[in-house]
Amino acid sequence: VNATKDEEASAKKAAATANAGAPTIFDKIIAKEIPSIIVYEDERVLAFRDINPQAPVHVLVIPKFRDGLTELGKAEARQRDILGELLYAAKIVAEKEGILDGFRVVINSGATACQSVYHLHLHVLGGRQMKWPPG
Ligand code: D5M
Repeated sequence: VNATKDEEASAKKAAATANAGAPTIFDKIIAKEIPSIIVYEDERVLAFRDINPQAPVHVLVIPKFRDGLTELGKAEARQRDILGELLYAAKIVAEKEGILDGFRVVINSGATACQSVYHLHLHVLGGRQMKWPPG
């Protein structure tokens, strides 16, 4: 049986949902069910202050529609556009926060990298002299 375009689309959606993982605290932040200090927001991206800041500026940038994107190591080709949007949003955040002269963008992917929330996010850090290598 040949699947119609609609059937293909809904199968893709089901597959995406199946490996989307459990909801995280970031879904509640997106829904504004728990408070956050929002720095930047558009249709697809939300940026808010990290609750446990590691620098004077520490902002998290997340996709509003996670689309199964729990961690960078599980990203798929169809998610390239949102990955680019997140990175560009990091630049907007740095500009808004006045740290364009020097800032760091970090993605912890997986347990070995100390990822703790499985809704893909970029950390934007700055406002102090950063050190290298990171811990
Ligand atoms: O980073 C997950 C980050 O998420 C970590 O730096 C704390 C932050 N976090 C967790 N809960 C909240 C709330 N409620 N508001 C703001 N920030 C939060 P990871 O890379 O997964 O270790």
